[in-house]
Amino acid sequence: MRIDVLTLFPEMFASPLGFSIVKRAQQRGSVNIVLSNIRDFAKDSYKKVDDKPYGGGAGMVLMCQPVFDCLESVQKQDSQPGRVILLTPQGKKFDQPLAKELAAEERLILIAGHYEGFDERIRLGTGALEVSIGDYVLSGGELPAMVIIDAVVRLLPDALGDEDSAANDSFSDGLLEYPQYTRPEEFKGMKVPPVLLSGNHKEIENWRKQQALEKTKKQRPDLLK
Ligand code: 6GU
Repeated sequence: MRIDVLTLFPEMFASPLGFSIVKRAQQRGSVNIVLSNIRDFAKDSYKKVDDKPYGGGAGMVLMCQPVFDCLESVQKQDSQPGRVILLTPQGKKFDQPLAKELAAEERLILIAGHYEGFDERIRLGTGALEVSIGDYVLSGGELPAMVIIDAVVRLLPDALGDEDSAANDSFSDGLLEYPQYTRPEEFKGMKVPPVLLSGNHKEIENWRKQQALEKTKKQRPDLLK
């Protein structure tokens, strides 16, 4: 898979992309992540990419021209046009089913804005899917882009060491994940549930299912509806 990110702050991505699963997936060639700086496509000598909103109001708005030129430039770099995604708090809420849908694409192009927002014609003219990561406002689309990259890349074949570990994740079956324990058997008086030490795989599976259900009922009853 190829993931392009169009951003004004490519440097922000170095750390989240440089560790753990996402780093390994890039090293293995499961994903090629390409960062492009929208500001490189500014036309004037001040490298201006934003301007005051028509109609007045606070803040600055990301201009059409640098974004469209940047998008056109990255689209030319590959035969796949790619699924274009615009990160905005007004978008469709990102969740595990959407992560799975995006993980099946050959190419994603994520556009991260900053400032008060995008010129509306960026959405209209690119046909992008608007995506939000939750009901709160962040100062830009960079962190949401990193969240989406992480959630998608760990679903790619070969990204996780253990084939099963994504299948057991929270939300993958609509429930939260069951509790996990590792050594020692007792810590500060807290014991590992005996069923997990029993070696009875059927009983362990039943216990986990029941725990996942109870946890979901308590923490996220909305998921059971
Ligand atoms: Cl995608 N962008 C911004 N700026 N804030 C957000 C968001 C995106 N998702 C949740 N909050």
